[in-house]
Amino acid sequence: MTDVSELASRLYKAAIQAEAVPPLTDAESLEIDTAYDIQDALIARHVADGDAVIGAKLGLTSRAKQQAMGVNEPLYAWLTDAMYHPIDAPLDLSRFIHPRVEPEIAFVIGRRLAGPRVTVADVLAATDAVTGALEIIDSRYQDFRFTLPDAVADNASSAAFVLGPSTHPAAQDLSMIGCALEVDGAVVDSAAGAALLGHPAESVARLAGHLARSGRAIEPGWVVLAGGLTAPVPLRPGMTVTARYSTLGAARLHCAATDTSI
Ligand code: OOG
Ligand code: MG
Repeated sequence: MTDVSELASRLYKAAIQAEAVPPLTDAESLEIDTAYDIQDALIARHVADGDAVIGAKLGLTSRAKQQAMGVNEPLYAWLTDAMYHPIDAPLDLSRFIHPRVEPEIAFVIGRRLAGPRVTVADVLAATDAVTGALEIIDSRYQDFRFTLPDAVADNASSAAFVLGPSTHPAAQDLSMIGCALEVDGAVVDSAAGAALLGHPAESVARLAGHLARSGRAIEPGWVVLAGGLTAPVPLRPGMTVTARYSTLGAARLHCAATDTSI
């Protein structure tokens, strides 16, 4: 029998101590449903520490991300208030293991989205605003190596996220939004909204379907990150990363100059 709480503890400690552990599936097989139980137990540990769940995210919704990670199915995970990083504050990388950043589209949800048959139109109608975002992922597994159940158990590598400074109406063609990813002023990658399952709101619709399986729903006020648009970029001290969007403004992340972990 898989010891859900022991495996959740292992991943909790890896995150708190910023020390990578081997993928769980190196030692045992893991069903996807059990992996989601571990994810819930892991988040319960953080909530017991005082963190609050403020939304959810999808991962591996673009081909670029699936190819980068060698896993070809989307997954779902939780966002907490402790992960929110204000756009103007330098990010101290010493609290992470091997952080990477990826451009995302964030939905701010206005109305509850429940049930197994939520559509793109339902998502757009229930969305208060959308904005450009950057997500910092930091797999708790050595070498960022994992299978789908490993990544699910590890809350999909979630570590931090930055939201762009402006909000924008969801009533626009989100599939045609352009995104240019810049590192220290040079464009390193680009993508369109359609990279996310054909339409970013399709990601959110799938999240509603996933939550419905356990009697849960997307709640008003939640932030939902629809998934990385491009392959992730490793973060280094002093780096500035900007995701510029055609109609969603720009999200920016500046990493503190010295990595105090070295
Ligand atoms: C898993 C998390 C995926 C995304 O946007 O694809 C994710 C990982 O790549 O480590 O956040
Ligand atoms: Mg992501």
